[in-house]
Amino acid sequence: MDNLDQLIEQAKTDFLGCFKLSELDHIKARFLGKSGPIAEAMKTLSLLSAEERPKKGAEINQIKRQIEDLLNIRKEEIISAELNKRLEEEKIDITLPSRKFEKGSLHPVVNTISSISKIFHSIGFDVTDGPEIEDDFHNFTALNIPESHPARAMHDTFYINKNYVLRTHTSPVQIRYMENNAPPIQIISPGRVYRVDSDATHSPMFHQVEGLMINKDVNFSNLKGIVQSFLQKYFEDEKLTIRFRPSYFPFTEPSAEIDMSWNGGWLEIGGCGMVHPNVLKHVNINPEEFQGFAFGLGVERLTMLKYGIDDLRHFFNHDLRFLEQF
Ligand code: 2NM
Repeated sequence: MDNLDQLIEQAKTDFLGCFKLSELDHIKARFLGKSGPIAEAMKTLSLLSAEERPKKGAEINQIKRQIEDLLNIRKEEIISAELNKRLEEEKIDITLPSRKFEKGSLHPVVNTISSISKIFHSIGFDVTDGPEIEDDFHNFTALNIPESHPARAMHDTFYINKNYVLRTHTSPVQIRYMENNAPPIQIISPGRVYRVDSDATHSPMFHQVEGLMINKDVNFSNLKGIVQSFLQKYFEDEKLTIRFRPSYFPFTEPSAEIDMSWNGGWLEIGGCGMVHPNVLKHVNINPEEFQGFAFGLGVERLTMLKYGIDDLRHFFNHDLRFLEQF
């Protein structure tokens, strides 16, 4: 019995010296396992007399339970010590400053398109868009561009296949709009356009905004007034004037280049004209009843002039030092 009392002391010491659950299992086996001292003591019961046996058996069981209790207490202590250690190690200080991150911003071309749209919206124009892959009819035929026109050549237009192209202007958006809406029509269509052209002043993808107004009695002076007042608002310059120079487009007649006053001189900023009767016929609008004007402006050009950007290629280099300025 003395031996068994010592056993409890020994178990206490061993348990307290253990700091890992996995080790605790080994120590447990040493005391309570099949060939441990408790099991051995149980085996000796059969040598005792019938009177002594129950008493001795009860004692052994009591000691066994005490060891089990000690074991369970230690187990809880180790579990909670391990948890505290983990909590301490994985603690996050949420008051620390965060890592620096880059903030995105809108591309200057996107900003220009939205300010153009705002101005035209304020004078009664809707903003429309359409597909960037166009069929031959909407990109060329409906716009009165003949089979033989140079714009149709492979070296000017990106062909998807025989019948589909990357649109070379946003006019097809307006063709589609006229197909689906009766006059009066007042729309602008900003968006990407594509041409086989790439150097310091030309990008194979650039942005245009085209305007269209169709009604009874629409004339050339309406066109001039609308374009001039748009440019005055866009450049925030009430004294800005424009002039028209005779020109040629297949889809307008008469046609003109648009120049605007700039630093004491004139600067070409776009093209325009009265929509050709053939174009109106293609979209089932009676040219005897309705007339319209149309114009086209380059978005990158408008952006460069407004912000003093000297090279078109800045727009497409994705250099954050440039883009962050807008
Ligand atoms: C320009 C110049 C002149 C134009 C024509 C049309 C349409 F679809 F109504 F016929 N939209 N835009 C046009 C006319 C575009 O860009 C330099």
